[in-house]
Amino acid sequence: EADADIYTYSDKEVILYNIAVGAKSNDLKYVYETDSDFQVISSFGHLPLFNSGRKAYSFVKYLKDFNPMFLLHGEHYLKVNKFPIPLEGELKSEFSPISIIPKGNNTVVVQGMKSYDVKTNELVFTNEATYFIRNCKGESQKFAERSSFATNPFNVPSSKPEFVHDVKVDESQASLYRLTGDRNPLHIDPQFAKGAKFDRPILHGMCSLGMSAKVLQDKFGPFEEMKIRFTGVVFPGETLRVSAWKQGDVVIFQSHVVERNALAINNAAIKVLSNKAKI
Ligand code: HDC
Repeated sequence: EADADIYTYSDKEVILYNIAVGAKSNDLKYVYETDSDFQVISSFGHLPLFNSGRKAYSFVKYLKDFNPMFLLHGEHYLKVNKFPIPLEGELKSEFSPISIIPKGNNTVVVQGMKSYDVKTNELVFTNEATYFIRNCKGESQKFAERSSFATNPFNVPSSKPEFVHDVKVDESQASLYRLTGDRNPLHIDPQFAKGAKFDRPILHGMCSLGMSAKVLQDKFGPFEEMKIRFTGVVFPGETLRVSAWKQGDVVIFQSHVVERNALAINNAAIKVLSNKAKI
């Protein structure tokens, strides 16, 4: 059964999000609400997930031995159903499970969320979040079908990327990013991070993604669909290198940590907004 809860936001949440994923003071379209091109980075559309209270955790009832300390964000799919993305509003989100997939000692959970405009009942965002939960058991179950974009592996072509851009993750990036909604202690509390088997707090997956998304939106414009896999952790202070291959409306990309030459985001793509008139 679907659960529901409400996320209310205004230009303040929009600007905070844009800054938390790398917008600077001179990026007026991201930081100044009176700019004629004021907009939000499209990945904002996942935020109701972290601002809808306990209902976001409704998947836990399908699991045994669930410990939030061992949860990692594994993949994410987002579809923006309404353009332009409203820059203020009240969204009612409904959560429903998509699948439970045991993987040895771990379990992968895919959870769906649909967010509707409270005033008009229009569907605004569709999200499918995949969690990789270590040391946790769940019985294999499939509740719903998924779109081909959400499950496409989007392997990178063998050709050179047509676009490469580096972005520095600030040492304080996670402490800023958490104010957008995800207060998971994994990203700020050294003791909690140690318990989760990391040397120090790791960056929110959706922050690495948001920073990559900003780089892509700057280059290719707003996007209406996105699918990614988090293949490795990122630590605040590291540098992300975003590499992109455009194929029609779809931009396949990956992001890796320059200092450790390690992939952070792979099997990833955005679908750029094809009908620019919608902006
Ligand atoms: O890929 C490894 C990893 O470390 N990835 C990075 C994870 C990460 O950093 N995520 C972001 C930070 S965590 C976060 O942001 C949490 C957030 O605060 C809260 C989220 C939500 C809260 C609740 C709601 C509000 C790892 C560890 C994930 C997997 O590595 P391995 O164990 O080496 O896996 P591997 O042997 O390669 O594969 C085993 C099987 O698992 C599948 N798989 C691998 N990576 C996956 C994945 N499935 C989903 N997502 C991933 N990222 C593989 O396909 C394989 O399956 P099969 O055997 O069937 O082929």
